[in-house]
Amino acid sequence: MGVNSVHVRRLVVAALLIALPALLVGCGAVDDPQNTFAVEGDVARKQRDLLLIWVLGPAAVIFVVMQALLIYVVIRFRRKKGRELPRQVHGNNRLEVAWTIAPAILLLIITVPTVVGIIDLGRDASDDALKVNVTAQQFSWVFQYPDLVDAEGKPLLALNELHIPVDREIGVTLESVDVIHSFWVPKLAGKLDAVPGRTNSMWFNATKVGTYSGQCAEFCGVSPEGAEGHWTMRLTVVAESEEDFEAWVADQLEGGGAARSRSGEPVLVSHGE
Ligand SMILES: [Cu+2]
Repeated sequence: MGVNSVHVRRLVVAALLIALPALLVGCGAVDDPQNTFAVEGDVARKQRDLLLIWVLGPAAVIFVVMQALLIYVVIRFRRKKGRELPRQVHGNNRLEVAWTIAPAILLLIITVPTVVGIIDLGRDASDDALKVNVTAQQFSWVFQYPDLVDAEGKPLLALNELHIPVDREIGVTLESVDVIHSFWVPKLAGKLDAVPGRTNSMWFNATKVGTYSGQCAEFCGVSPEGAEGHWTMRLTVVAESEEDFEAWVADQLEGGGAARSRSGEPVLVSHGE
């Protein structure tokens, strides 16, 4: 069976059907609260750039070039009455070596920014970072600021809403009291797992004042009544100016804070005891 114009037309339609939704998803909705392409923090920016500039970008160029070549060849050498078979290049050593070495070189090039990125994102938080101990549990987040204490020396606690000063590095330690969860604020940073019995650490910052939506990114179950579950394990990061942050801290430490009275004193739930 030869390739005729019906096949060519089907091929083009199939390519469009695949490409169009991808284009629509890629271009739309930059305002989405959890859009990893509309970043407002250095960690998320580095992760996005690594993906977009070093991987997706070259891959898109290669995809377009290869598809163009494929379509050209399919049309140019399609079977026609009286036409001989085109020259066969199967087993051409030079070509085989070339298309083995070229991707290997490409992978080697991508390795450099990837390793640099892994080292940078995996480093310890700097000494002047604001420390926050995050405890994940079914199905909420408890944020403890070990260096911000009240008159009795008790550290500031917050539930599901993490306030941070903008443009300041945040040093996070991450623990879980029950199952594996994952800390993810798409526009700022993530993901890092909270694993029972382990303390993981990460750093991140927000480079713009704003409220950022995040959530648990590791399926962690359903409550017995089914009212709560992985899908309700959301969090909010409020990045504010240094003055606003200090005012919030003072308000919280005095005990009459809006956030505290709204959510109540955060309680760590202990399971299975
Ligand atoms: Cu979870």
